[in-house]
Amino acid sequence: MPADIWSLYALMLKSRLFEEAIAKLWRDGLISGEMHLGTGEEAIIAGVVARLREGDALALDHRGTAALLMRGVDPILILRELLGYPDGLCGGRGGHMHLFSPEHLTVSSGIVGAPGPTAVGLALAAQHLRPGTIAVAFFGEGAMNQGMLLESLNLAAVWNVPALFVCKDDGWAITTPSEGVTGGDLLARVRAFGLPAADVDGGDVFAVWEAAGQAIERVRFAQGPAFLRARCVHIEGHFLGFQLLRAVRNPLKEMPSMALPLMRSFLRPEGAVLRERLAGLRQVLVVVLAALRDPRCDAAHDPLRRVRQVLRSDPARLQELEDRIAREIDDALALALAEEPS
Ligand SMILES: Cc1ncc(C[n+]2csc(CCOP(=O)(O)OP(=O)(O)O)c2C)c(N)n1
Repeated sequence: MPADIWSLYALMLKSRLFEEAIAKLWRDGLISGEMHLGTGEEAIIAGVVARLREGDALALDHRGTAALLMRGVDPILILRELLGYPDGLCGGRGGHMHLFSPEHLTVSSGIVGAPGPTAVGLALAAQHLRPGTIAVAFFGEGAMNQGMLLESLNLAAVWNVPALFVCKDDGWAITTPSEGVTGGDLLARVRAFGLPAADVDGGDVFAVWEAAGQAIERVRFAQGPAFLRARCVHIEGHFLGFQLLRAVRNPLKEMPSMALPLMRSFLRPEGAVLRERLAGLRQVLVVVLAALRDPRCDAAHDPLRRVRQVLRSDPARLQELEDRIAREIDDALALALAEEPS
């Protein structure tokens, strides 16, 4: 079966516009707390979710909104949950990191690594209660250093449960480059547990769709686990408001408020000697210059842009699709905001 690029793009675009709406609510102060979005990983989620069937289960991480939406959870319920309303998906108590939809067999957790054991539990249930169905775990490469995730890879292999582990590798765990805290090669690590493991370009939805198809075929029909590592770039950084990205994208607006306190402390009469101050300033400049070259600031890494380039061959259809999805999200947002909770 060839990939249906229009439906894959529709899934990705819906998720992107939905998360942009969430970002606006967050910036307007209507959603409290940190906000981790999945912008930049849509190709991974869409490529895998498009391969799922009814009865398959999902265990998600702190960036779970896109997968919930693509799996068919009502956007209004998600929005009202994030707004903290009692009629939200989880009574307004879960927030964006702890979402649960029993009808969609989909659950998320902000505990890094938790999708591993959750997916093994869901896959064990699938093996016993719903033969032919599978469970998928989505998590970052930072989670690959969590004990519970390694234990779940082991159990999945020992029990031979139908679980697909999908590692969305953006190379960062908050502000820690993952290569500096990760021993050896991740795929070799997974293979040592006895799981087949493959690498895929997570910015290329067709490649993910292809790789996910092969992995899921094995998981579903051989009823055994598999692992996929998909590299991606999180366009918003770790969470919304990531300072360096803000500064690089909008230097005239952001730099003064960031640079003034720094300059003020640099010019204070008391404190460190000039040589140490200059060394500190140099370090800051190195970080800012590195941010200018950061792939998160380079639109070429946007997975939506890559599919759109292909779909431009039919501009009328593309426009119609984009208008329709934009309307869908606008309507969902208006409805979610229409009624204050009682
Ligand atoms: C057990 C646990 N430790 C630490 C944290 C704090 N924390 C939240 S997200 C995150 C980084 C996770 O990195 P990764 O798994 O690569 O996912 P990414 O955020 O890059 O998508 C950390 C350390 C947490 N939520 N749970």
